[in-house]
Amino acid sequence: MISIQSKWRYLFMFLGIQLVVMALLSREGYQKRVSYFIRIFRKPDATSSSGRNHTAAVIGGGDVYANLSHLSKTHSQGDEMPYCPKTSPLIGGPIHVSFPSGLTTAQVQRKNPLVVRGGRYRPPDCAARHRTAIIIPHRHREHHLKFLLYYLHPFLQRQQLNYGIYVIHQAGNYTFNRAKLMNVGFREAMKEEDWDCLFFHDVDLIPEDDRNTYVCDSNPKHAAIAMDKFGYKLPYKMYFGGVSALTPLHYLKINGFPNNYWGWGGEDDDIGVRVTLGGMYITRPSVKVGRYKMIKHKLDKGNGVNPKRFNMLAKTRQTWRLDGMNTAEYETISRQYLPLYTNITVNIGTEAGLHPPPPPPPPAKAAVEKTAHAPAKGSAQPPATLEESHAENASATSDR
Ligand code: BGN
Repeated sequence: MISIQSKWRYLFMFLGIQLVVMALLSREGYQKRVSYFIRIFRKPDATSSSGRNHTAAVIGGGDVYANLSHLSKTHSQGDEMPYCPKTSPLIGGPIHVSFPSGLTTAQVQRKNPLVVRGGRYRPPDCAARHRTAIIIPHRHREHHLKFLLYYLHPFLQRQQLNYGIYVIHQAGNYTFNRAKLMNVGFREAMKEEDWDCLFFHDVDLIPEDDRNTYVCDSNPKHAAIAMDKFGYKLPYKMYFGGVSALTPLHYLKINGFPNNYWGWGGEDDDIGVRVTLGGMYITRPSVKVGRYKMIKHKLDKGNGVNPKRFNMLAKTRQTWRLDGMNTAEYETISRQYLPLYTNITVNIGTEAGLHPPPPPPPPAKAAVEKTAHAPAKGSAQPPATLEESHAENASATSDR
């Protein structure tokens, strides 16, 4: 039997524990402290399943929607709004990234009630210190876009940014041109707002740590330093692909991006060279923080490997002032302010200009038969077709 004395001892112990817990809970920022202590006993990359409530998600780490549910829809008014803190208290570190098959755009919308028309957001409770536009070149990747939006919106909200997401959609079926679409994105985004930083973002790369802040540095920043497909390491020192961030001034200093890289490869290296030619250098977040998961996919139709890239890259020093933002020609076909992003569809033409002459009609049947069996050696052949370049680079995987 338990004696009266030990009963009192248990009662005091119980009250003492309650007091400590209450002291912790009653103070501002208690969740951070509680999660800090709990994380000491957990593996650093422990993940949580999505859909947990606020506290549980912070404790588990990794749910990109944690920390956001308490933000209210009503914006504080006018002058009273204080600046957001220099480091957002909503940042939680590593994010668990997975790609659930049933995700719908409507669900992404519901998860982001504070995002307004055109994919714009500003923190409801403080004045953002940074205005960041995200530029995403796009074609035939709706599925990837949905996942990117699912992760990117809360990621940026946790960083307390004033942000907007622009998807630049290449019209037609001609070979994809990532860098030219970026030039379009830059011009179109800057028409709308005085953004102080532009993030040029591949549609299939999901950031895995929200300490990788989407804010510009004093020099052009390469954010995607550690991608899963490269074993979370930089593939080579001058790599500038995936996700990069430039201020409008950086962008103009390098005359924007090249317009004439059609197909996969080399344009990101060209941009890297431009950074040096513009008298700047590349900055990067740490390998621990600049982590990205790539959504796996096959080489795109319409984005075959560009066989001219080696020659073009060798000439960047001569071409960068003549080809770039100052020569980017395109036609805007439509501009839609969708709930999660601004969708800008553009005609960027082909190597032959914005309105290339239609291809000549197919040769008569007899002529086809003659040449199909015995192609004349040295005769003028059309440039390598998409299919040929696909075959040539069958083992390559695309990262955009
Ligand atoms: C490089 C590509 C980049 C690509 C990375 C990573 C070229 C130019 C030839 C020198 N560069 O080899 O465009 O982002 O691989 O996949 O192909």
